[in-house]
Amino acid sequence: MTASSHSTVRQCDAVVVGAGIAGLYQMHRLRELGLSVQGIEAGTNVGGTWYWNRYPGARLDSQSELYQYWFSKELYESVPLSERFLAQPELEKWLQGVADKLDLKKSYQFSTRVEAAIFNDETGRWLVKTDQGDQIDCKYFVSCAGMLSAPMSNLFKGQETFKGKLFHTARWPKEEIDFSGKKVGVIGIGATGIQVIQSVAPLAGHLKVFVRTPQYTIRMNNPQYTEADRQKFHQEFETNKALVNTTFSGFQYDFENGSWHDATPEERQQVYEKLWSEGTLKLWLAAYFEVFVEQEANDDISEFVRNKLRARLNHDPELCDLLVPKDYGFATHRVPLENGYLEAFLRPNVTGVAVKENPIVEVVPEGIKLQDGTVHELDMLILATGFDAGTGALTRIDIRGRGGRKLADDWGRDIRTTMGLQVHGYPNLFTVGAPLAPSAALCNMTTCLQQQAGWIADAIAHLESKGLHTMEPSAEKEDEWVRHHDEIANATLLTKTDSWYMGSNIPGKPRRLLSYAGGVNVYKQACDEAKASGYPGFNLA
Ligand code: NA7
Repeated sequence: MTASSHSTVRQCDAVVVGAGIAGLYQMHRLRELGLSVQGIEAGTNVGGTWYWNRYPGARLDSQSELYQYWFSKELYESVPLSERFLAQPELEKWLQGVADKLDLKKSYQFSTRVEAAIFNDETGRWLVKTDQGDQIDCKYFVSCAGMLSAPMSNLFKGQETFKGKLFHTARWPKEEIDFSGKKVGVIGIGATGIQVIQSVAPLAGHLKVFVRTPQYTIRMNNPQYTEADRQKFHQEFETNKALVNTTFSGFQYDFENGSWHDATPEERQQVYEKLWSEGTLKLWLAAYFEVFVEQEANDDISEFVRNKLRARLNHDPELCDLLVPKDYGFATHRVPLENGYLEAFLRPNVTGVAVKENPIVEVVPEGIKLQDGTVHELDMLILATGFDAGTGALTRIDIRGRGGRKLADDWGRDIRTTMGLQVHGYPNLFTVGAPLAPSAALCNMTTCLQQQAGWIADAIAHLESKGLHTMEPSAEKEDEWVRHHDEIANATLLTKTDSWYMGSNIPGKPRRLLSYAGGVNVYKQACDEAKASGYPGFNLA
């Protein structure tokens, strides 16, 4: 794309935003339909999450052999499955390889951000505008911009005054950072902060971790895979491809220990111990279903995990007080895997600073200032402070639907979608990784993203084959899905805990469980049924 072409309006069938896992697959599927598709990506290259999140220790919590594309066995077999939980550099390389094999990069314009997308009521088409001055007129506007891609990077007063280096984990520089001898601060102990802390602790002169809400974690077991393991995964390709769509969490396993109530206390402990020792997300996503919905079952497993955490902290009372959760239950928000996160706090060069009662008030040139006036001096500050999840990627774009309605205003009042795939009032806007579909929270992301991008490709194929122009869920259809979503969400304990799952990390964000909690399998059935019965409740025109 050259600057001279910017003043004119280009035409294409579809604009796909994002070149991550979802965007690449969406691009592939839409191109297969013979459509002209323009991809727009803010990064300089493909990779999405695995392009942006290149902080030290960035790694999967999903098993590598299941965090995959399933549309090509050949592609699957070309992935170097070197260990159970692949790290960011390999994942970025993998997506580069996928894009090269499918020749997808030529369809993308990189280093470009979509700033606005405006629906024209008369033509029934979208005008997409970018920060590079592009104007693209298209029939379908498809967002694969990511569920966790809008970073909370400008959180603290005075950040710009900091004399040292300041990074948000999701905007990590490509060059190597030297931590040796440095006083490093980390804010945030979510899945991201935990990976940073365990990786930077051995490298930094001194590491200060500012802890607000302690985390339940599971110790990761990350064996190197052998050639025999890879052969086995290749043989299991068809089985796993089918299985991941039939389970609650999009992995190949499901709740397989019967009812929590039918088990004796000893049997439950055996189940927890067995799953704990596996060192995967199974303890969270496949122990007992009751853990998600019944306080008694949740209390039981929570105490099991707390005991594991206390033992790892050598029962040090101060560290246990700082790092072992007390006032919310295990499994009610994202449970990260880790490998040495807790042990990092036993090192002489690591200090945990409690900031719940004595919060951070601002960043000052020397470091971080707390409410009581204490200043913690730092050379580097790492913000592992998370994202405006689900909605942020879309509300940061000026999206205008029918009659000029603005998505940021609509979602500022109430976060609603139809199956996470479309929004009433925004014809031909299709979304992957948007609120009210299963997503990062409770799902193996590749499973969910492929389901959603696949459904969108099928819906667009349907419109094209019937010579139709627009598709939009009716208000009633959307009400029905939101009601169904809320009914399930409110029956779980997830809605009782504050975290990005509920949008509560963003002041003023309407409270709703962002991820669909009815199960990946149930969601898939609903999507399949909608397609098989000709999209009832969607207005096709
Ligand atoms: P998360 O899970 O949202 O974690 C953000 C962390 O930042 C969390 O520990 C927050 O504490 C902390 N935070 C945010 N603001 C502050 C202030 N003002 N003071 C102290 N601490 C603060 O983000 P992640 O990037 O770790 O993970 C997001 C998802 O990305 C993850 O679940 C994966 O699926 C990938 P809080 O808990 O709010 O007290």
